[in-house]
Amino acid sequence: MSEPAVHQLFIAGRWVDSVSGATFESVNPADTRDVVGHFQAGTAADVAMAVRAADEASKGWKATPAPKRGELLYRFGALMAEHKERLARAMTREMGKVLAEARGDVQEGIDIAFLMAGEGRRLFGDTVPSELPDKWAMSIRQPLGIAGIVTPWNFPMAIPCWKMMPALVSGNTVVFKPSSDAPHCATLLIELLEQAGFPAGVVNLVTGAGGEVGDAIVDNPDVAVISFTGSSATGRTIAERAGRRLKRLSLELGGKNAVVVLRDADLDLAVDGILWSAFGTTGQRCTACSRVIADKPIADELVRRLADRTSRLALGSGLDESIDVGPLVNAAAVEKVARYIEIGRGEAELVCGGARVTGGELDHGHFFAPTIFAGVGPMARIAQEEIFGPVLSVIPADGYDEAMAAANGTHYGLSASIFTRDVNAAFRAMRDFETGIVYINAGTTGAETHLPFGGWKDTGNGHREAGHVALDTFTEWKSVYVDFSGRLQRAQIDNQPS
Ligand code: UN1
Repeated sequence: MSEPAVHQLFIAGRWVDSVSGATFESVNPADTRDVVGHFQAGTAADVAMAVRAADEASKGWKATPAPKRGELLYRFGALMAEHKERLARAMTREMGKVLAEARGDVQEGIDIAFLMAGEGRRLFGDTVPSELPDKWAMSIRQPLGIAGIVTPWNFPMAIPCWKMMPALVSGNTVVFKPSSDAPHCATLLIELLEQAGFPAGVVNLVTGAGGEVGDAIVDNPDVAVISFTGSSATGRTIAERAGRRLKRLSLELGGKNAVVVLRDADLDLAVDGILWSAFGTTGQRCTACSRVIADKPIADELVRRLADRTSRLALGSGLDESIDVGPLVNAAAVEKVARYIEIGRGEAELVCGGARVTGGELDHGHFFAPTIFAGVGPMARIAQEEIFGPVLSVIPADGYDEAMAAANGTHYGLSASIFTRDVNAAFRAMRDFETGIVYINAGTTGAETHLPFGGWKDTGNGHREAGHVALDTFTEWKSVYVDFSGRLQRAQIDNQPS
């Protein structure tokens, strides 16, 4: 095997070493003997240089007509499409999700690139009548300046694209810090952005630790907006730091997403939807289903069918197309899941899974058996806390009202779904779920890039990614009044009876 490459930071259009002179490794979670590459351990000084580069590029980028900016996004999306298979394989190798899902992750990046490329010719504001004669009123969007983009490893291409594409098309420059569990994916994206022809300094990459690089980005007074996806704990810390500076901040945090299965549901369909959203990406999606609220008359049968199908899922390296479930991302994730299994054993009935899986090639990876607990109380810790692994809690409930109360009885509010054939129950659920995303007769994952993505309650701070509303994070509104009457006209006064 050839020596793994040493990758660099990307600052002001050049690939450079960190001033730290230190690097860290990224390894394949399915086989930790396989080192993906060495990456720069960036520092606050590197961030300062990246911010300076982004600042210097800002004037020219803002002045570039938005449709021209959009053309570069389009070129980037086309390059991603051309390199889709290579990107997907690199992703599976670095963070473990199975190839079919890695291809989906790349595709989600392509989709948002094309969607936002089109925004270059829209970036709509309002043009509305003025309350006064011979006066024009309109609103326009303008870029904030420099966007700090801090992203997780679980969607290592889609999420950076969700953030960078709207930031860039609306005229911001970017300083990007990816998760230290997926720096190679980030590097590959930056190489394609460079190839697409973004001017030097418009996009800058600084790899390294969250406590060093992430904090330096959040604290830098010249970074106008932070977009972060990750844990609620880190989100709170960032919110405090950003709040002190009154900095714009978009947070996309945890979830404890529920699937409600009513007694009239198509159970086969429900089982398909639950398995896909609970154990896809090894349960490591913010949108993953971690709770099933089962209507009592069908609860036992549902658990039986789920357990049967779950125990037949194939575990292994996601590069093997016959595999259903890949590894967890790292050793800390395995420990966390194992801790929750212990907690769950004291709270509910373990139906299947519940342990690390080893033996043969699996000895070298972070494999954990897809796990189901039944008879879980809605307030049990495994039903309340985000585990971020392949652990599903089945909570029995009696009828719609009890099921909906259980579904909403959490601090999180990202995604929810209901399986039912009753159209009235479906419409009630669309109204009643306290989540940013709702599915009817489908699992809790699979959001599309042209609709808003984000959650209620502790899942975020009210912002949304994706869709045209993503532009709200990265732009300031400016309301413009043009008076062509040639005289002083006083709003709220001259048009009222005296
Ligand atoms: C995430 O887990 O942070 O809806 C993103 C989905 C994907 C995106 C998930 N399209 O599951």
